[in-house]
Amino acid sequence: MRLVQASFVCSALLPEHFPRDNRPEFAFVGRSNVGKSSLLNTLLRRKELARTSGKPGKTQTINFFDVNGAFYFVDLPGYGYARVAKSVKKEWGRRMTDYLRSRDPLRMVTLLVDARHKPADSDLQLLALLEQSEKPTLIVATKYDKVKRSMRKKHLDMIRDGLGLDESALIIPFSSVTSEGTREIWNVIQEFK
Ligand SMILES: Nc1nc2c(ncn2[C@@H]2O[C@H](COP(=O)(O)OP(=O)(O)OP(=O)(O)O)[C@@H](O)[C@H]2O)c(=O)[nH]1
Ligand SMILES: [Mg+2]
Repeated sequence: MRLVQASFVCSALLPEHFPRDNRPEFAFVGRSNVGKSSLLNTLLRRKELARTSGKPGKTQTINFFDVNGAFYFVDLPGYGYARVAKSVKKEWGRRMTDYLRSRDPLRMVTLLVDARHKPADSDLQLLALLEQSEKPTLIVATKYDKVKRSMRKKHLDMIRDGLGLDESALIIPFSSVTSEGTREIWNVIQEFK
């Protein structure tokens, strides 16, 4: 795909504040700090279009980014260990779940897991929710630059097993530092546009 332009559109938690033009949406989900906003920036070749931080809990609302006037990228708050109050986490969790379950224009969800670690229970819960709602899901193993070359296959197997996926399931290794995996992710997005 030739990327022409990308821009921030709006930030919301309530469905009544989401875009209304019914363009396809592609959402990025995963634990806090896994690298969702960074991945979105890498795909769009824009440095800090989506704000990132070393501190978990940076993205606090559902953020919509226009891509080529054709569809939206949707950056969601992370789950897991964000450094925010329990009540806030609960609220994000509820809004995110509602969005993933019932948002009509949502075409595909990219679930990010950290290539270094075994998936967490929260990742499994999210994957179950996506399966239940029959949303096409792409798994991305991110921060791949942090995994030693000799350990890479082992880590991808660990993620596959941890998520309960079979041999044939697609897991795309990705790094926002080296940009590897970018083309592969775009190819999948293209299929669902
Ligand atoms: N080495 C490396 N660091 C990364 C990569 N992706 C993200 N990071 C770093 O991880 C931290 C978190 O990145 P974010 O993109 O803000 O993560 P997020 O998932 O959006 O986090 P929340 O909004 O808090 O849920 C930042 O310090 C990034 O620079 C990657 O592929 N490799
Ligand atoms: Mg973020």
